[in-house]
Amino acid sequence: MTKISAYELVTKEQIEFYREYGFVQIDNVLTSDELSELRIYLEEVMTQTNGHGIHTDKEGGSYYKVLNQKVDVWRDHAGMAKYSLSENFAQMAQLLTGVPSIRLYHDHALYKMPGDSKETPWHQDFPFWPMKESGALSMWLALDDVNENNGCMVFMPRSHKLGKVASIDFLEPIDIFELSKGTHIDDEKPVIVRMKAGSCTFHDGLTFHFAHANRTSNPRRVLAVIYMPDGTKFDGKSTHVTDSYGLQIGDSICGPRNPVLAKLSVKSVF
Ligand SMILES: O=C(O)CCC(=O)C(=O)O
Repeated sequence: MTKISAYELVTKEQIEFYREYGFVQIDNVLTSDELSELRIYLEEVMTQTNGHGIHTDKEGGSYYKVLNQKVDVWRDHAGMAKYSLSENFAQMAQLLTGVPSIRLYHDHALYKMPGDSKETPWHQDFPFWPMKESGALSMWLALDDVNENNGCMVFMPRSHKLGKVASIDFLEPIDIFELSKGTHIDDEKPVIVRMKAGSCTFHDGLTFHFAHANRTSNPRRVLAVIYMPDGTKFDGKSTHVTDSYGLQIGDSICGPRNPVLAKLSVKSVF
């Protein structure tokens, strides 16, 4: 399979879909060779015990049952950096959002483990991020075929239009739909996104989403990369990325861990 550029992967319809519904599916963003390579790199970085990456919880822990998560894998593995810092992927984020320039916020490996697996509760990402303005988004790149049996994503269309609703604790979640009752969300239906390995979704940081528990006997492997518009301002929240910079509220989040990965080009103006 030959590599396809962001301009060929993302259609005008997908851009319109993303902006209207707050998420979009983009198929076959990896070639089969890239998929095989990335699976090896991801496994290597997940089993590495020293380095900068932050393993959120250990086996047996309550969070681990929701997600076996390692944050900042690009910092520990040049092979992971090849994908997490990919201009092509960032270009897709730039096309979808339409902003002139896109920076990395951070990446994370997201395994949903077999066994005593829990669903990822309905939530928005934006409340976890130290950003004053919305606009940041995640690419969720599946390294396995995903469906309801192993933890595919489910999105609530147009929920990004509600703005910031709540920060949901994954271990003691409250019902985000209780909080959004009486809004246009009452008329929307969740969309289950089943995908083949090597395909991805992008979702806005404000979009409500959920993932099923993994009822199979294999891990569900995902690389997620969070992008933010260049110029996104710091809101003062303490996070592993911003704590390393000594940022003041209102400063642009643009330290050495947040490089510009893609910029507007003539080709990206539809
Ligand atoms: O992979 C999952 O189960 C959930 C991922 C998620 O919530 C996200 O990438 O924002």
